[in-house]
Formats: sequence, structure tokens, C-alpha cells
Amino acid sequence: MKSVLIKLFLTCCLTTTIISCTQEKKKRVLNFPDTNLAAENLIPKPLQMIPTNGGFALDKFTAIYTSQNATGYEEVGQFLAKKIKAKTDLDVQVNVDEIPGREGVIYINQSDSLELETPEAYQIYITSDSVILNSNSAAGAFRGIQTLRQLIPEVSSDTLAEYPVWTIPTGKIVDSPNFEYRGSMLDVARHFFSVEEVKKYIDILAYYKYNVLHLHLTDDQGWRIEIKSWPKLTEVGGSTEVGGESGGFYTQEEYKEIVAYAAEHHITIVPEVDMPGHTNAASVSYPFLNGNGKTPKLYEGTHVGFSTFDTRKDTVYAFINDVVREITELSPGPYFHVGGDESHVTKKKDYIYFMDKVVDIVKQYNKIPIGWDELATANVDSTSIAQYWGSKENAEIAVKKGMKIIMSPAKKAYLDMEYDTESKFGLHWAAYIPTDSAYVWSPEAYDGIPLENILGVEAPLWSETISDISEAEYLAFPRAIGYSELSWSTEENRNWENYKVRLANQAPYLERMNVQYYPSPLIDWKKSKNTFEEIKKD
Ligand code: TNX
Repeated sequence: MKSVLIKLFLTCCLTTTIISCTQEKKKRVLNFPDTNLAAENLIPKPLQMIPTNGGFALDKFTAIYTSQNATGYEEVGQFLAKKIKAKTDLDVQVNVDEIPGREGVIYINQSDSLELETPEAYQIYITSDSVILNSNSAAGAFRGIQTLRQLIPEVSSDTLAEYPVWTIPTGKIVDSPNFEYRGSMLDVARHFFSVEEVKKYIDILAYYKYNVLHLHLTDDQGWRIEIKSWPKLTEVGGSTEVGGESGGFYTQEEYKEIVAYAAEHHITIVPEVDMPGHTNAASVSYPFLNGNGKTPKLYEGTHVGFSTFDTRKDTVYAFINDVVREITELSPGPYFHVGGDESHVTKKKDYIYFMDKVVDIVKQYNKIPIGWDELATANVDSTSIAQYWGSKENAEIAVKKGMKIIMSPAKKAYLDMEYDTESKFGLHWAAYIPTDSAYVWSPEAYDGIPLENILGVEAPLWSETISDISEAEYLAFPRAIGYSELSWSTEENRNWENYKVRLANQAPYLERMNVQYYPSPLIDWKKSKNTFEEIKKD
């Protein structure tokens, strides 16, 4: 394998040299503008950067070569070419037989280098002739090309060439994630988001090196995923959402499309079926599930904690078994989220009995159970994961049990919290979370939770107060960009004053993506046109 790579590399270099010698030198006449490898456009900030003060010319001669027999590398090369096209309109070819123009090659290599300790780690060496990206796995290569995308300037450089050139500064980048789990959650239950809207969210998460999208698929107000053995879940339970709009759901084919799209972005989908509370929509569809003694009715309000499954009926567990089986068949990722939050009308002993059984069902399908932090109070062990959203007590129980914890403290990481009293959408039951407060905290040291228990960070976007993707974007951005740095970059590498400049430089990307972000007044945005906020005021 290695020898094939070396051969490919040498062939490429040789071909480059021959062509450069025999053809008129078109590229070397460039006068590169001053360029310095710096993190000014990079979020999350890489572990290490060593500038060498030169420039690599990305232009119509550039080609991409990827390791031939390493799984997923060709796809990463194609992905980069597609994104270069979108940003610069250049047609960069991938793994073509002959290098079309002398220098200027981007190599994406599988490498067993010892420095690359984690699967998502990567190194990039940029010289004036080539860019060499090394990683252990395609996931690492994929994270690395996001860095490259961020290094490509917004506009072409001022050179003597007769064709446009984008100058990438030379140097070395060594990078690796601080946490292995870096997620965001979309609540598609309170308000339904279409497949296309979810894909757009995935595009942006991928650009900032997230690797998990958690989908909150069920709640009191709606059931959003087709279960073939229980069709009324979506026919009845999928028909409503908060505020009286018409709801919606993903067919299994559509859900697979989301999973596949996420996989192309090296993002894992974590499906959540919230239970035994937050189950009104399921109980309206199949009333035998209901355990709160009332006749369930479709619900479009925003109160929580009134619903529960009947925890003592075998048929309820047969139902859950079908749901878990059908969803896990569609979900290649390692996790299944069982919810477990705010079951205020479930008796404590019934809650424990129920969660124990559900965790066993999930394990039968070879998935790792995740639950909101209340899950720690059941008879679970270190093989389940707790998602901490605010209870220190539950976090302590989870730590005692040796459970891994996903950090989603509502006071810091809830994307549905208002920025301030002027915010158009959102809630403030946990806190107001302005852009700086969202960034200035340490998931490594929060509420006394030991670092060794922390699996990563997740920023949930609950959707009671929003009704379309632009409103979701207003709450998610820019804060979700900060959470990407909190979960990827080391604590020593994080600093608000430094981050805030790099965040300001994200405006052109967000504009290009048509993201309706909240233009926080704390940031001196490098924007080129009015944003959503200003347009709405007109
Ligand atoms: C609490 S946090 C909830 C959700 C709400 C959210 C609103 C958690 C596990 N449950 O049901 O949507 O607050 O901020």
C-alpha cells in the first residue's frame, strides 16, 4: 500500500518536473502578494501552525491526487474539488492520468505517521509547489480539507498572471481534535425541518469540523420518522407541530438520504426517540401506550412533562423494540438516544424500570445508549452515555458509574436560549447566552465533571420558538461556530479576543451560504452586504 503511494507520489513529481521543463513556464511569473500562514480565517483553531512566508498558487493548473487504495480518499478529493469550484469557479481535476500543468498539486495521502494519533488528525504541508495533506483515515483527510477551504482567500490575488490565482500561504499545520464527539442537535419534533434544510445545516457543521448531528425525532408535538410496523405514528402523530402548523415526517427513504448525506460529510446521525415522557404524539397514535390516565389528544403547545408511556405493559416494550429495530436498521452510527428527560408524571420506580428495559433493547441492536442526564439515575453502567444538560447531581451519579458524558449545559450550550432581551426567537429559562458567553467557558472543567468522563460537546437547538430554517440559523449562528472551537481546539488555544477576529472573518462564508446568522454587535463582521437582521428592520 505504502509503496503504491510512494510510487504515485514520485510519478506525480516526475511528471511535474518533465512537464515544467518542457513547457513554457506559465506559473512562475507570479508576484505573490505578502502572505502569511495565520489562523485569521480558521475556526476551529488548529493545534499548531508554522508559517514559511510563501504562497501556493491555486489556479486553473491545480490538480488533486489522492491515495488510490485507501477507503474514502478519492471522495474527499472530489469533495474538495466541488467546494473549490463553488468558491472560485476553478475546475480542479481529481486523480487524472496526467497532471495538466506543472506545479500546483494537492496530494491527499493516507499515512501511518506517528504524529497522527487520532483518526481525525491531519497534517498539511504547504509549499509553493504543492500541498500535501496526510491523515490516518478519510475522516482526518475530510477535516483537513475544511482547513484548506478556509485558507483559500475570498477573492483572487493580485498577480502578474493573466488568469486568476488564489494564493494559499505556505507552512505546516498539525491538527487533531480535543474531543472525539462534537455535535449539534436539531429538534425536528417541535417544528419539522425538511430534508433540504437538514442538509444545509450539515453543510455548515461540516465546514466547522463537527462530526455528529443528533436528531430529536419525537416529542409531545410530533413524531417525525416513518415506522413501517406502526404507521399511525406518522399518519396521526406526525400531523402537528407547535403553533398549529401542519407538521411532517421523514419517510425511511428520506431519513436514509439524510444519513447518507451526513456520512459524505463524515458526520454521524444520532437518532433520538424521547421516552417515557415527551411521548404524547406516540400515545395519540396508539392510545394503549399512554400511561398518564388521560385520553391523549394532539398537542401543539409548549409545556413539557405531562406525558408518559405506560411502563408496566409488555406491549409497550414490544412497540419500542419495533421502533428501535427499524431505526437502527437505517442508522449505521454507533449510538441510539433514548431521551429520558423531564418524565415528571412517571413514578421514580417506574422510570428506572422503564429505562433499564429500554437500554437493554438498544444494546440488543448493538448500539450504545445515550440519554439525557436523568438516565444516570436508572440502573445503567459505564456502557451508557449521559448527556448533561444541567443537573449536577445526575452528573455526579454518572461519574460514579464511570459513564461518559456529553456536555450540553443549558446555561452555556443551548442554542435556543436568547442572546439578550432583544432576541426575536428563543427562550431564557436557563440564561441569556450572548455570543461571548457561549464561547467563554470550559467544557473540560464544568460543574466539577472530571475530564476523563467527558466524551465531547453538543449544542442542542430546540425549536419551540422557531418555525423555519432561517429562524433556526439566527439562533444557531454564530454560536454554533464557537462550540466547534470549544470541542475541537485545546483550551490553551482558545481566547475570546483572538476568536472574535476570526469569527468576524466568517461573514463572507456565511453570506455565500445564505445563512441568516445573528449579527452580534460584539463582532466587527467583515460583511459585504446587509444581513437578515438589518433587512428585517427595513
Ligand atoms: C428542556 S433539555 C428540554 C426540552 C425543551 C428545552 C427548551 C431537555 C432535555 N429537555 O424539552 O425543548 O428545555 O429549552
